[in-house]
This record gives sequence, C-alpha cells and structure tokens, in this order.
Amino acid sequence: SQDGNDTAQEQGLDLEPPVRMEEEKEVMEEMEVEERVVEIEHPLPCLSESDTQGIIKGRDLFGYVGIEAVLDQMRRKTMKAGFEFNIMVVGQSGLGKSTLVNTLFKSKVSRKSCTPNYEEQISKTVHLQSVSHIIEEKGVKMKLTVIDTPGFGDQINNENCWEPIVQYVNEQYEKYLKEELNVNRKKRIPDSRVHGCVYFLPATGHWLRPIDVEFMRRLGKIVSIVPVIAKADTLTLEERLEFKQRIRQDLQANGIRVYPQKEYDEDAEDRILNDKIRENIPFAVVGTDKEHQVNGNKVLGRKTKWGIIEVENVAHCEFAHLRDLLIRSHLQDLKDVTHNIHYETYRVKRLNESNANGLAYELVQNI
Ligand SMILES: Nc1nc2c(ncn2[C@@H]2O[C@H](COP(=O)(O)OP(=O)(O)OP(=O)(O)O)[C@@H](O)[C@H]2O)c(=O)[nH]1
Ligand SMILES: [Mg+2]
Repeated sequence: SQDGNDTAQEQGLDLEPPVRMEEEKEVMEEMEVEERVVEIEHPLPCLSESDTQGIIKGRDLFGYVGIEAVLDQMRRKTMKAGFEFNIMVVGQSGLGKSTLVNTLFKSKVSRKSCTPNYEEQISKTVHLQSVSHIIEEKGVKMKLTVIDTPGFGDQINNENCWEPIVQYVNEQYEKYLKEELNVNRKKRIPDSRVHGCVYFLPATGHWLRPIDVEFMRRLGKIVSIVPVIAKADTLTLEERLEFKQRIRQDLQANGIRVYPQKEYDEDAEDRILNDKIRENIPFAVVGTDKEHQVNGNKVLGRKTKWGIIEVENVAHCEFAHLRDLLIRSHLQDLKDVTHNIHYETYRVKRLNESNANGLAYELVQNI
C-alpha cells in the first residue's frame, strides 16, 4: 500500500522543475531543428550557395539572439540578493549534535569567512537555538543557519518528544504563509523554513529504535530528513557497513521517507546521482571542535590513544559526504523540495482549513 500511496502522490503533485541548463540546451536544439525544416520548404532568395549547403542554424540566418545570456542575468541577480539556507539537527541527547554544528562551521565550508574564536566547552543544549553565519565565496553570499535542538531521551516518558520540533518546523511555514498572504507583501520573504533536518542515530550497531522510527516518521512528512550515524568512531568498519545496511532496510520497512526521495528525482541523471547517495545513507559521521597538527597541517579531529580521527578525511568518516550533500551538491534541491513539496502541503492544508472555517462562520451568521 506504501507504493500505491507514493504513486498517487507522485501523480497528484504537479511540480514545475527548476530551470536547468540541460533543458535550455534542449530547447535551443529544438528551435534550430524547426528552423531547418522551414528552410528546406521555403528557401530564402538572398542566401548564397554556401549557406544552403549543409545545416543552417538559426543564428546563421538571423544573427546571434543571445538567449543564453539569461544565465548571466540569473546569476547576477542571485549573487546580488544572496540566499538563505537553514539546517536543523535533531536527535537524542548527547549524540554530538552541538559538536557537529561547530564542526560544520569550523570545517571547509566557512573556515575562511568566519574565524570562530570561541573555545568554550560545549554543554548540554537546553533551548532551541540557531547559529547563523554569512558565508561568502566568489561573490556569492549565503546565510547559513543551523538550528540546534535540545536532545530528547532524558525524560522518563518520551512519548511526545517530537512535538517541539514539529511545532518549530510548522511555525516557520506559518510565518512564510502569513508573509505571502499579506496584501503588501515583501519583495523577498525572509525564509526561515527548515530546508534539511539532520537526524542523529545512536551507533548501537543493532537496528532502529522505536523512538527513532516514530520521530522520523512524523518528521519525514513535513521536512527533508538526512539520517546520520552519530559518533561513528565507536564502530568498526564492518559494524559500520552492516549497521548502515540494516538501517536502510528498517527505514524502508517502516515507510520512512528520507532525503533524497526517489519520486522527486527529476531525470535519469538525477536518479543515477541520487541512487549513489541512497546506497550510502545514513552517513557515518564524527564531530569535533578541536584542531590538531597532522603532518604540519591543522586538521579537525578527535585525538585518541591510537591516533587522530580526521573528521574531514573521507577515509576516516563520512562527515565530508554529509557536508557536500547539504552545501555543495543538493542545496538548491533541498530548497526546492522544501518549497514545492513540504511548504506546499502545509499551505494547501492551512488554506483548506481556513476556507472550511470561513464557511462555518458564514453558516453561523446566516442562522
Ligand atoms: N566519540 C565521539 N564523541 C563525540 C562525538 N561528537 C561529540 N562527542 C562527544 O559527545 C558529548 C556530547 O556532545 P554534544 O555535542 O554536547 O551532544 P548533543 O547532541 O548536542 O547533546 P544535547 O545538547 O544534550 O542534545 C561531548 O562530550 C562530545 O565531545 C563523536 O563524533 N565521537
Ligand atoms: Mg547540544
């Protein structure tokens, strides 16, 4: 029935894929083909013999149109405006969420642009708090916000521990919706919606715990989840491989939707790229807020009796894969999925609700 649901949803969603360079190329090619056909039927009298030989392209006939310059225009606009990207970390207390947030900001994503000089001890997180940094690279500005959440699992009864998180995510959608519905709406609506949620799984080496299943099932419906195995340095390589495989099976068996979802792949190229990620999920990560000297270089790592675990070294752990997925390869896609799918679902639900309420109000008035 899970599959049936998915297909129905897939059909129900009429999404406009973001403009892609490949598609534009295709459009150009189509235009050229059309003009070629016209040319064969009605040859223009002014064409020289050499022109009619071989293939005649649109630009040969009418001069260069310059449609591709739109890419430059789009780039300039985006660069001027900058953009916002919000990630949230969620999971049981003590799994290293706050440490990973620090790792992210100290790692290559921002080492140049911000020099974190806070060396204070990371303590238990008790409030939901967000850390933002403006990161600038080659003239492109990004405001990266990471929302750190207090871990759950401390109470005797953890029954509704997902509620504050679900509430936060929905509140951000609500804020956006209110701005959108405003008569004098802003030219650019501030975007505090959660574009990606990194969910921390304890490195037990067994299987998903009921609390993680429950949590992710709820969260997966409203936000893109990227599950990770926390403190992966506590697993051997074999344990890690086996655990990853078991989690993938468990996720599927429980119908938990994690990012990147198959049904949102846009084309074959996307599918190939995302299949590789899906085969590798959940990333086994290690976090740290300390730097160490390795062969004369400063590296982010955890010093143990047996050596230094280099956090950004892909031979040691998969933190770099996680960072690349979030920031380098899938940032725009995460934003698109958030806007087109999660926010859209929220918007439709809310508008239906208020329509229904409005109707009820009218009915009451008429009585
Ligand atoms: N072995 C190991 N220890 C880690 C790792 N990441 C963090 N730790 C340690 O785990 C402890 C808890 O880390 P925090 O970052 O405070 O954990 P948290 O998930 O933010 O905890 P709460 O704020 O209570 O939710 C600290 O002592 C960290 O040094 C890791 O990757 N491997
Ligand atoms: Mg914390």
